[in-house]
Amino acid sequence: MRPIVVVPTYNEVENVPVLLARIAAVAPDIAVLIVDDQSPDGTAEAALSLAGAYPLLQVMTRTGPRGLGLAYVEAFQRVLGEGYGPVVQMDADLSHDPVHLPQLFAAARTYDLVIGSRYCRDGAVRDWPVRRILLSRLANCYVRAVTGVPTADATAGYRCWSRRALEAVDLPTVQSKGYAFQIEMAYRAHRSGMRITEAPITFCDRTRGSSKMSGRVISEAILVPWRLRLHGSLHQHAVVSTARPRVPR
Ligand SMILES: Nc1nc2c(ncn2[C@@H]2O[C@H](COP(=O)(O)OP(=O)(O)OP(=O)(O)O)[C@@H](O)[C@H]2O)c(=O)[nH]1
Ligand SMILES: [Mg+2]
Repeated sequence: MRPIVVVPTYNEVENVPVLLARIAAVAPDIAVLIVDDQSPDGTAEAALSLAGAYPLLQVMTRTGPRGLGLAYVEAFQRVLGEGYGPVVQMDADLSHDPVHLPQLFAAARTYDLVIGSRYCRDGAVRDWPVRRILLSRLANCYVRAVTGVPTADATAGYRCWSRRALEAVDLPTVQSKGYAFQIEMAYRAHRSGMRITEAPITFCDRTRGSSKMSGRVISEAILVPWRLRLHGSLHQHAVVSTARPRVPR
């Protein structure tokens, strides 16, 4: 077992030092990979300057188009290649409390994917306005209805993946570039028969920095469940039919 925590960042210079200190307080022996998309505020440089204090810290600076999904796909491929696993994904904005890490890693001994869930029994959301909670709840109902993924919190960004599950989802073919990445990954894990569970977390609203949610990111998240429903099954069909080549008559 070589556990690692992967954290995508874009303009999180105020949050990264706090997050690293909180992770180290809970899990001092766990590696951390910061995946930054050339944040103009110098997040990557700030993280690199802390490498002396955290010997297990790695910082990866991406080039090319930016996006949460793009960053995760590249980072997950890298950590798989380096032999890490299980792999936790979490936001840098302190919405995901590292205090839950031990429980996520513990559940990952039995399950292929553990979702740090706001909406399962004992899960909670702190400091969000009612409007935001309703929107998030509605989004989850929508995703469940359209895709059939049976989890209460399929849009959650705090998760623990086994190597087996990250290998099963076929990372190079993941298409979602932004926030919809969470939905597509949950769908792929579910469709490939991975054992999925939800572990309760308390989600806190960000207090520093700003959200990267944009109109484009939201419209992708609205369309992706339909793409998965329609094209997801076509893809599976294509895989089945190419697996059995026709015998020429
Ligand atoms: N590498 C990378 N990280 C990103 C990108 N967009 C967002 N992130 C990071 O992904 C995490 C989640 O982004 P947020 O903006 O907090 O999105 P959110 O949590 O869905 O929205 P809020 O509730 O408004 O905070 C944070 O750690 C961001 O810094 C991106 O394009 N590239
Ligand atoms: Mg956030």
